Amino acid sequence: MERTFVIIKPDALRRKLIGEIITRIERRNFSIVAMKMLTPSKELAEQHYVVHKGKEFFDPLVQFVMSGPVVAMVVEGENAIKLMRNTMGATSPEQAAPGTIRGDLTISLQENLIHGSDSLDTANMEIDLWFPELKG
Ligand code: IDP
Ligand code: MG
Repeated sequence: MERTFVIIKPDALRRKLIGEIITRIERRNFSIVAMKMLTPSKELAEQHYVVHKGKEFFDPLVQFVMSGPVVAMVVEGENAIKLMRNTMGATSPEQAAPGTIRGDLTISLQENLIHGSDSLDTANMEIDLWFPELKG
């Protein structure tokens, strides 16, 4: 079993798509093993996206992700990191395939509803960052 870290971003809450997104995750038979709603602090948002620091979209991205409540989750399943990424769809709206969360529900490069870890290392880092209470 593998664990990945998922954020349902503030645009999803504004658009009332939490249920739709969680349903899609559950329908693929992933298990949600931890979940909480919070409005991220600037520190948390910057740390989460530190890999993008210095890019032109970094500041707007941090502002966006701290612009309202998000739902943070630990999602578990076989090959969960890779498979969750393919359930999410590509970052670019031009490449996000129909049938994926992004491909079906978004047209924006920034406001794209969902984050999912892209590797085992980032999954572990992100879970520790967002769910320090699970460390042990
Ligand atoms: P990912 O979320 O598919 O892993 P990343 O390249 O890691 O995509 O980018 C993180 C987030 O930053 C994206 O989900 C999106 O919200 C935003 N983003 C990425 N590239 C751009 C851009 O060129 N312009 C504006 N926002 C971007
Ligand atoms: Mg990424």
